[in-house]
Amino acid sequence: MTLHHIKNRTKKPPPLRVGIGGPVGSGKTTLLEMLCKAMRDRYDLVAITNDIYTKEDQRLLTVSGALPAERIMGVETGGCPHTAIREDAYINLEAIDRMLVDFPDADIVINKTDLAPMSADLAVMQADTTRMRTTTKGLKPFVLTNLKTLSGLAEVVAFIETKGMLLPAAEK
Ligand SMILES: Nc1nc2c(ncn2[C@@H]2O[C@H](COP(=O)(O)OP(=O)(O)OP(=O)(O)O)[C@@H](O)[C@H]2O)c(=O)[nH]1
Ligand SMILES: [Mg+2]
Repeated sequence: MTLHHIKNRTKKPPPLRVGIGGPVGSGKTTLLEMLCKAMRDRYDLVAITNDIYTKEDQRLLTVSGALPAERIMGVETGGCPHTAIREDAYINLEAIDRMLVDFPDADIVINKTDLAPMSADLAVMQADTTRMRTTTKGLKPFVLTNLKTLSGLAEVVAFIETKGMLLPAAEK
């Protein structure tokens, strides 16, 4: 991440970078939607979604009302999404950077992609929806969620808040 946006930031540590990764149909988009809905009132959230050819997630998340359209950026990764989130993450780092120009006080940047794990540059903690495994710095708790009933979601939110050392806006 480059640093030009930091000058606009007010008395805050850099935003927490959370990743969501997992195979096709494993519930990534739904988890992103539910996390946004559960956390958006307390945190300044922005999301970057990686899609191979389209900006479908950006459309879905806007329609479901997860976040305002301007807080979601769809990155079209072309034929090689692996590269975009691992060895050569610049396309995503640039997207984060552009988002932070518009939202300099963002608390959390959520990056969503079809593959897990992603580069540590993009996410310091990552949820692998294959088995709802949330990892951070070697810690690998498994959380079973059902996003239809929202069971388990509060645990994931609590994990992000605790391990990510976040404090709700009201407590700052
Ligand atoms: N019952 C149940 N259905 C779920 C859950 N999470 C996701 N789904 C459903 O499973 C389907 C796939 O979920 P998505 O969130 O679209 O999965 P995805 O990983 O984003 O899929 P792709 O973007 O196609 O790779 C959708 O119909 C969801 O409504 C869950 O916890 N319980
Ligand atoms: Mg999806």
